[in-house]
Amino acid sequence: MIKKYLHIMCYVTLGFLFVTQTVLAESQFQEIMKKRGLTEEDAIAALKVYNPSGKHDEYYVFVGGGQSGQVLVYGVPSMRPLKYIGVFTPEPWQGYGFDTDSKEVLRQGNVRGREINWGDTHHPALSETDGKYDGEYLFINDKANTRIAVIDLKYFETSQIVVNPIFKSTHGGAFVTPNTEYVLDTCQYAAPLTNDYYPIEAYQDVYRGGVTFWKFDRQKGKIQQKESFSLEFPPYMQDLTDLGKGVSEGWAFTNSINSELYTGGIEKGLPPFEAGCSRNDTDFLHIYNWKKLAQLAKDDKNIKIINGHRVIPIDVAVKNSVLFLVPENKSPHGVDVSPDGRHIIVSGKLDTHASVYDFNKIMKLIQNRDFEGKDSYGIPILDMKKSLYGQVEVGLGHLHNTFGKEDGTIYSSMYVDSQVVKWNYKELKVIDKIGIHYNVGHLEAMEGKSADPQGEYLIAINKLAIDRFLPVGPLHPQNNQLIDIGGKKMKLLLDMPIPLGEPHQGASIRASKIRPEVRFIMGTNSRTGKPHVGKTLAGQEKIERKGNHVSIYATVVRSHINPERVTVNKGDHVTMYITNVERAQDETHGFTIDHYNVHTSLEPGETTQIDFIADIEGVFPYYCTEFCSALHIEMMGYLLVKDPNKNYEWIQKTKMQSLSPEELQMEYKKIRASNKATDEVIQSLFFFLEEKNYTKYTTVKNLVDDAKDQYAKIDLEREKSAKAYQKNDINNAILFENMIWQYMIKTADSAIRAKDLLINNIATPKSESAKKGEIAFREGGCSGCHVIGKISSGPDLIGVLKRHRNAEQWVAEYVKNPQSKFNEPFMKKMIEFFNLKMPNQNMSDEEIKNIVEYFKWIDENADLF
Ligand code: RUQ
Ligand code: CUA
Repeated sequence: MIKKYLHIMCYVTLGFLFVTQTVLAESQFQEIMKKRGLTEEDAIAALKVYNPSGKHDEYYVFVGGGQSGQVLVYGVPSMRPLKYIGVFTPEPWQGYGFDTDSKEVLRQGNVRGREINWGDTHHPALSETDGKYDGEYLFINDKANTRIAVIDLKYFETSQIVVNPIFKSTHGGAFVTPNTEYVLDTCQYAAPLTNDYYPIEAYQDVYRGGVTFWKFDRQKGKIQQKESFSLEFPPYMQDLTDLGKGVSEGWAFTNSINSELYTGGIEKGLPPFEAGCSRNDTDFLHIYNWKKLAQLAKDDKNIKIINGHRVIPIDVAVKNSVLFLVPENKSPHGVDVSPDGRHIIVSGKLDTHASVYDFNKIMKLIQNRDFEGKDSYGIPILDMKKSLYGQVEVGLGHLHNTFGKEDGTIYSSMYVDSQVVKWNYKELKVIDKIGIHYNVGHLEAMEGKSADPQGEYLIAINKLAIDRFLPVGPLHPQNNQLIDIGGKKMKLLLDMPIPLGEPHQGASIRASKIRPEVRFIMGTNSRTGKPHVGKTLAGQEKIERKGNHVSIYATVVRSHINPERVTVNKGDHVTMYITNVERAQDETHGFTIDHYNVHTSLEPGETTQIDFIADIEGVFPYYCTEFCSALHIEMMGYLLVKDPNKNYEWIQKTKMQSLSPEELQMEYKKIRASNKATDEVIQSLFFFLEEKNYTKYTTVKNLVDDAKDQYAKIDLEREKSAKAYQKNDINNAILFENMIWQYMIKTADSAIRAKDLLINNIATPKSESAKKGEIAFREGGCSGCHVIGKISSGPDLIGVLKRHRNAEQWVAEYVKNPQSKFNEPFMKKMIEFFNLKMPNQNMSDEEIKNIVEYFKWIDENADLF
């Protein structure tokens, strides 16, 4: 009976607790929503995008950095920025363009011998296998200077830039073939393919467009320029492109905007380009077979060489039946091939209709040689109606498309209507519309341009932000908006200001598909992936002079640069090779020399090179530019540049104070004792780690490896200390002992992190309540005096729940009101021993309850502390 009664009581209390908790949370929600002026819908949106500290996003998004010439990487759904990748523009943090190795990459982008230090990045493309994203490489184009760059996603670094040899403007790139055999880039503003001058009157005869097929060697991770080729197009001003996949694999589709062949002339009183280019009712979609073109390009008789580059002329392509045109509604923009490859969707900026072409119909027309006629360049034109699957009225200013997960779903951007429209290209009907802010350009549903779209989220990459953010002057940030497309109706979730340029297109990929490295193999030149000629290991540091060329082989490690003094003659060419000999994750060092415009980022294991002429005389500190340890500020040295023909004299005036031999001995003993004590702590850490088989946990093992790496450096310092001591050079003996202490601290730092991580791995999992209790313990002030597993300013709390009768209640009462227990005999002794009374931290009952749960967890895992 009593038992049953207790049972019921338990249910009642539990139920009560639960109810009070939800009520509490609810009222808190209400309060916050009221205070911040949020609606319920806002609160739901916030929950959908919020990542608590440490939680990772589900997708990576790479967007073009527009005029910044970079690529921006951020996470979805949180929209938190992760990295800028320097591509066509110097990027100081990564040392890109400020060290010799990265300059070599940046300078691959010189155009006709000219240094170009900016780019207009538009369309990133991820490498594909069978039309699906494989997470290995990213390609991005520069519209302004006709370049394509390769970014290695192991390192998120630009590894190559190629310059288009024949076009003077490109826009339709980067697009890859379904297995990344080629990266395509199409010409935009037509011009002579040679570098010669021709008057604008020669437009129809000499100016040309085209598409370049950059051959990509996946093994080498590089575009092979010699194996690349182009196909010549009429000067129709090609725009965007997409590649066939599935049934249409082998084919490619490119829009154009100037079937009128208009050449402008506003300054002569002629109508401007915008009027002349939109006169005809239709423009031309170019349809071509890249697989057959690649075969043709191998044979010299099919090509002409322009600027050293293989180009297939229009007539050769026509003769071989690999190039066709089909009319499309005027001023089209995006062209997108459906995931299965059967449908080709073309957007029309000036037409409210989206056109869906049917690949099967197109193929039938081509097979039957059923053409409507030929254009002035002899290219067969297919009949538009006979090629179309259908058209749908989607809205005004249709620019781009991306595909959803469900069969037939497509999302389109309406620039003029400021809407994203969801429709079905198979059933040819509109499903849903959502307003965005403002004037959307590209849009990207997750993996929405691959053969395997994931749905879930969509990014609207908007052209205007107007009033969305705090004003920062007339130049507004760009706005990327996150839209939830997981449900029936699209829902706007979040705005993200982009402060570096107009992004154009984004490419997204499931986070699990990207496998970045955390360190380089020791001595790697990250830009080539090969061992660096200047690779230097600890102990191999040296300064070499050959004539007036000084080479410095340096290492960096927490927290010193070796060497620390370099003296050169004014006018010397200085080459500095620097190796970061760290292995630890995220232990990057930066390096700069004041006044010399050099900077490099040294990630663990990396070697980089900087070069400069020491043409200014004087004293120039160099230092590490990443806050890498507590002694980061001390991580410095001096470059001294002297004129060999000058005499430098000064009068020694300062009388330095010095320590007496007794004082020196005392200091020496003190540091030795402290090193001994620290070493004992380290040994106990290592013992703990060994005993708990740390090698089973990779991340723990990495940390322990790093700790041992640091510890191993101590022997050499010990020797140096002993030698100095023997020579009675106590001063330096003390300094070497200090260095030992530094290495010990670094060892302990990693070893403690390893221990914490190991505990996390092997301890029993904490209950929700214990987790909250730990936070309350840390943030509520308890940890100021109590260290678990140790007596510090307050007693060790392991076993605290066994020390008192009715202990849980006792502890709760004590935390709530410490004063109430000060007179208990045991407490009197404690107060006397620690010479401290525990202050009242004003914890709530809820917090106290959680802390008790945390103590229980500690007791369960007592052997781990
Ligand atoms: S374009 S906003 Cu350069 Cu991709 Cu259409
Ligand atoms: Cu290395 Cu700061």
